[in-house]
Amino acid sequence: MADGTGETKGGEDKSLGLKKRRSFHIDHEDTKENVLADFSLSSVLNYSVRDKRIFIHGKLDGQEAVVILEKTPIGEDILEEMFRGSKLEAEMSNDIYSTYKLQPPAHLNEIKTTVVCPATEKHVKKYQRQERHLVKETGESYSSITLPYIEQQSFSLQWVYNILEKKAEADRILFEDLDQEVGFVLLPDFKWDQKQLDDLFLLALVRQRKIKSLRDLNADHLPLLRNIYEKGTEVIMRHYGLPASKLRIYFHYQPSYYHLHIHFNALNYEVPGSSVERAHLLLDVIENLVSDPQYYKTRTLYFPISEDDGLLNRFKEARKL
Ligand code: M7G
Repeated sequence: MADGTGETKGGEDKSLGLKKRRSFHIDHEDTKENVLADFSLSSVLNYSVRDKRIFIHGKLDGQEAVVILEKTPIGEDILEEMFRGSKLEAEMSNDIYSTYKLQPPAHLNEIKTTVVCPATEKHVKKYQRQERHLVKETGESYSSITLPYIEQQSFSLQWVYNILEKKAEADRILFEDLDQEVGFVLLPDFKWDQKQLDDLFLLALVRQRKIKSLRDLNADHLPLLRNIYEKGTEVIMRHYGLPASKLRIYFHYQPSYYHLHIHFNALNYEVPGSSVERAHLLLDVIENLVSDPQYYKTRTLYFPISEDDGLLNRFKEARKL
């Protein structure tokens, strides 16, 4: 489907042309308003020279806030304009080598900005650089330690319900399958600016609301998981021309948000959270449930956890660490 607006079997397909540049959605009438003008900085939570990203804690309108600033990749499509339209200041020259400061036009020099406001203490901890530990969680310690903890302490899922109910990000939905059992919504993760495929990052949110994570999955969920794999990969192929063989499709365990969701990344993109201690490939999960319907109920799972995460203390108190 060239324009991607037609129906696919069992679901509605909504195109988001990759070339269409979209600004970060905010609920303000004037999207040009600088909501960060009065941001007051409390501390830098994390900082990466390699990723050109900084995580900041501060106050916005008297409320706790986390702001993430990130320099975005330079896409091939802007090179011509960048070379023609920039100011160039020479820094040094030596033999065949020279360096410059290039000042591109403002619209080619955007910084991806994510704002969480009001941010909870848990958000601040999530983005703070911390030592981590690997936790060993048996099926039994999931029921006695992890489950009671996540039932009390999890992040709100309001943003997920807003997407499922089309109260937010409706215009960003790429595909949806409305079936209550096997249905899901596929849309860009808010980490992806959609300007280039190299860092493609989509998110599939299941329609069912009672599946918290991988741990809740059993063989009854196989039709749901297969549906997400089949339709998700088909839609990505159609929209972006990326075959399933170029995708990393996986769950996080533990996730940050306890509503079942699946990450779709470009395989070449080495994204934080895709390493062996946290990522579980969707295809492996399907295979595991085929060989043992109760695999994720009984199996010991390992996951990384930050030093001051309350869940780590629960494992320590139970002498499981
Ligand atoms: P996770 O595995 O629960 O946690 O994934 P992580 O953030 O530790 O990876 C949740 C995913 O949802 C992450 O990739 C987030 O970037 C993404 N995400 C979180 N929020 C609050 C939003 C949102 O409001 N919109 C969209 N589109 N993605 C979000």
